[in-house]
Amino acid sequence: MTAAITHLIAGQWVSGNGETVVSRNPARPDIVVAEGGGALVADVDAAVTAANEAATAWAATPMHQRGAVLLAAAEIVDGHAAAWGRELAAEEGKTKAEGIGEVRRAAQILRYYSNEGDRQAGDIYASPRAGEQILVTRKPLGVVAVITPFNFPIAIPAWKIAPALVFGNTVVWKPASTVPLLALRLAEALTTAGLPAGVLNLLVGDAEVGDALVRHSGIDAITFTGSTAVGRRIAAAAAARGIPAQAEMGGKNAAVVLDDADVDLALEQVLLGAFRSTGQKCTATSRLIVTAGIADRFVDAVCERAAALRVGDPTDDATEMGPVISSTAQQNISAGIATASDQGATVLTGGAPYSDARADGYFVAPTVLELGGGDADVWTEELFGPVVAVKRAADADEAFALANDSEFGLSAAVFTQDLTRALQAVETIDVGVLHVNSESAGADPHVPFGGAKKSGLGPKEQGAAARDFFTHTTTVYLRGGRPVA
Ligand code: UN1
Repeated sequence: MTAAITHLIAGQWVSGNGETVVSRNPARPDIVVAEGGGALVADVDAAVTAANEAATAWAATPMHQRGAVLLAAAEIVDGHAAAWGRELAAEEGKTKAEGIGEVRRAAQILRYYSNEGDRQAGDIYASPRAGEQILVTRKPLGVVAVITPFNFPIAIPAWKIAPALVFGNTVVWKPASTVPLLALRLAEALTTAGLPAGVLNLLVGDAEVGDALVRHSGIDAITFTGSTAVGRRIAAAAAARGIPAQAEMGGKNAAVVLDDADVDLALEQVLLGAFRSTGQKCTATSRLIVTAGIADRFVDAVCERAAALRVGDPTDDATEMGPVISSTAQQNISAGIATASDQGATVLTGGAPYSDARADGYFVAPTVLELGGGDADVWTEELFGPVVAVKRAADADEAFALANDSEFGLSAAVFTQDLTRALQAVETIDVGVLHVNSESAGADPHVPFGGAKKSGLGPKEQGAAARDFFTHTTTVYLRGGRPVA
C-alpha cells in the first residue's frame, strides 16, 4: 500500500503543493512506497516561523522534561521495529534485518539523549578574585536546520534531532526525498510522544527546498550529513551568514589486513564493512589493503565470499545484500567501475550488471577490483556502493601509509593480533573513527562520531560532542555583593 507523504508544520500534518515526490522500492521500482506533493519554498518560511515561535517555551522547558518526550518516542519506535524495519528495507534497500536493527538503533539514540538531564550541564572554574566563581553554562542555539541523507533514514535523523531537541533547540528537518516514509514514522513518534507544536517541523522536498532552508534568515544552525560537494556548499552558506554548521561528509575507508591477522575474523568483518547496506555508508570499507604474506589467500577468499552473497529483494529473509538507492546511483557506480577498468584495475569479482529478474531493480553486484601502481579514481573518490578497491603492501608500514593515502579520514579498520602494530595504527592512521579487529562501520551513541581531514566540518556528532554543537556557552562571572555586616 502506498503511504501518503505529508509535512509537519506548526504541529499540523499538511499535504504539499509542490512537485510530486515518489518514493520507490529500489528492488522493484514499479512499487511506489510513498507518494505526495512535495513542500514548496513558502512552506520553508512557515516551518521556520513555527520553529521560531516554539523556541522560547521549549528552551525554558526543563531538560528532564524534554528528555521524557524523547524517552516516550523511543518506546514507540522500539515497539514498531519489526514493521518500520521492513518498510525501511522496502524504501531504502538495506536488508530487513539491517532495517530492523536501524530502527532499534534510532530508539537507542533517543533513549541515550533522553537521559541528558542526568549528565553534567556545564563547568565551573576557580576565580582569581575573592568571592567569585566562574561558571560555564550551556544554552540552545535556537532553530536548527537538519538535513539528512537516504542511507540511514531513521538512525541519522535520530542522532541529529534527539540532541538538538534535548539541548532545547527547535528543528526544521528536511530528509532525503528518497526516504520520506521513515521520516514520517520518526516525526509521528515524536509528536505522539508529546512534542509541542512547532518544536519539530518536517518538510519533504527537493534540493530547492533544502537551499531555501539553509539560506533562511530564521535558522540559527545547520547540521548536515551527505555528499562532500553539498556539505561544503552548506558550510559556505552558513559561514556567509555567520551561523554554525556541522557537515558530515564522504569517506574512502580502508581495511588494513596484516599478515598476522585472525583471517576468519578479518574476512567476516571486511565483508560486512564493504557490503552491508550495499556499501552505502559513509563508514563503509571501500579500500582493502593487505600485506604480502597473506594477500593472495585473503583476496581470493574475499572474492569467493563476495561472489557468494545472496543479492536480492531486501525484504526476503534470505537476502544478504539489497539494491542501491536509485537508478542514478546504480549508473554512477557502474560508470565508476568502468573508469577503474580503463585506468588499469582488474575486476576480480562482480562488475557486471545482472541479466535475470534483478535487472529491473537498482542492483549492483558485490565488486572487488585490484589496483596496480597507477592513479585510479576508485582509490580516491567515494562511489557509495558495493565496490572495494584492493592494494597490496609489502609490510605494515606501507599498509598504514596507504591507509592514509586519501583526502578523507572518516574511519578505518585494522586487523592484527600484534598489540604493537595495533598501537602503531592508533598513532599513525589519521581518521575520526578507528576499529581494531572490527569492521570500519558502526558507531555508538555515547562517543564522538565524525571524520578527520576532509570528511567532516564543524564539531563531531554524538555523545558529549553533540553538546558542543547544539549549544553555545555563556561564561558567568558570579560574585555576590558585600556581605551584610
Ligand atoms: C555507521 O557506521 O553505522 O552516513 C553509521 C553515514 C554515517 C553514519 C555511519 N554518517 O553513513
